[in-house]
Amino acid sequence: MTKLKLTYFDFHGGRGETARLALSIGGIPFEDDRLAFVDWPQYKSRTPFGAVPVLQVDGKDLAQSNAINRYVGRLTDLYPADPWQAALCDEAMEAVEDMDSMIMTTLFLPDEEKKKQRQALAEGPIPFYLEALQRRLEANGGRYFADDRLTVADLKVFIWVRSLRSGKLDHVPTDLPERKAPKLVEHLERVNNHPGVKAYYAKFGLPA
Ligand SMILES: N[C@@H](CCC(=O)N[C@@H](CS)C(=O)NCC(=O)O)C(=O)O
Repeated sequence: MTKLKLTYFDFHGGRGETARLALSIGGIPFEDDRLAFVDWPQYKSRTPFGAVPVLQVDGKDLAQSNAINRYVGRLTDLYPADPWQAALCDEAMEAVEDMDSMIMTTLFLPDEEKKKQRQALAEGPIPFYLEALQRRLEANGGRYFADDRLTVADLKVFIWVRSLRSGKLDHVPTDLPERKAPKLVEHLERVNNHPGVKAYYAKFGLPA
């Protein structure tokens, strides 16, 4: 049996969470290696691109979150077999990746500069991507981003929209998704109510 070890920071979100969720939903055993932030400097140089997530597959490293998501999606049947549906799944995941990259650049800024840049994101790119993703969801049937069923794209969008609403992103109003993309909030609830998603968070004592 293939041995899987997924290394990512120890919180319920970010670029590693899609693969954790997918493996759990698919019932595929993996080592959930959660890095403490203090251990990151020593670990960084051991990763292929100086970043996490990293998935070790029988001791071999795979980096880049969406490559990991596609691989894990294929293992768990959460990635479409049809090439067009697979491309739609990729499209949504790459859109979230655009946003993740923009938000990440503000993470370690001094307070005033962070506030300025986060407010600019909250007035421009974040609503733009929320509205665009909502349109893509509607264009693909309104329930899921691809294949008319849950895929890794839905998990990745769900995790991003949940983080926007969480209040953990300083200077980003938590009601942006409701105001700009209510269909994405309905989508979030749909994903949140998936039995596999509920079971995953129940393991951590978190509400679904
Ligand atoms: N394109 C990469 C970006 C990875 C990335 O920037 N990961 C962040 C965490 S979400 C990281 O490792 N940050 C620490 C650092 O860059 O030192 C991916 O999609 O995996």
